Amino acid sequence: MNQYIPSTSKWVADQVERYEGSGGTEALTLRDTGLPVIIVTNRGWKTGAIRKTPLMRVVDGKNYILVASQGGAPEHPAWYHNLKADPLVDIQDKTAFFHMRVREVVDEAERQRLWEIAVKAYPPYAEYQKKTSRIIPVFAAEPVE
Ligand code: F42
Repeated sequence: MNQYIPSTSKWVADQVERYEGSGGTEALTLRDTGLPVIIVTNRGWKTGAIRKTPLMRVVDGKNYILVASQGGAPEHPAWYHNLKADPLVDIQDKTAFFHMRVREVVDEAERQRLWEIAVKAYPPYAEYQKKTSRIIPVFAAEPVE
């Protein structure tokens, strides 16, 4: 299925529409925080549909770091399962587009290093981790050569 199914969360779907619709020149931050956001496009593992998820922009060299925090909710977001099933994603960062492959970072030292970068970029991640008993998953998105 190649159909795009927008998020059921209206503010999220609206952000995707404005971000993409403006060619990456509007709706670039999380609400009024001033902190930058990227759009990750991937496939739904059950439906096969195209899904689009705004996430905080966290970078590590050429890689993007994706944090499945979902505000510290008790469950992983749906996109976590989608990325585990199909790791190929497209990332829009303002006007730039990247085709990338994601991997969940399970090595503890590597995860810790990336977690610190993520918290520096978006400090509330630290609060979200305190709110939930699950370990918040961290993905590294790496360029597909
Ligand atoms: N979420 C984060 O986890 N981390 C962030 O850094 C982050 C930043 C951010 C910035 C701006 C913004 O607008 C939103 C931001 N969010 C961030 C929220 C993020 O965009 C997601 O909305 C949130 O993480 C929840 O992800 P979700 O995939 O659970 O989305 C929900 C709302 C949703 O749309 N669910 C769908 C639904 O219909 O309920 C499921 C869609 C789906 O992927 N279905 C799969 C399929 O096959 O199509 C099956 C999934 C399954 O396992 O059943």
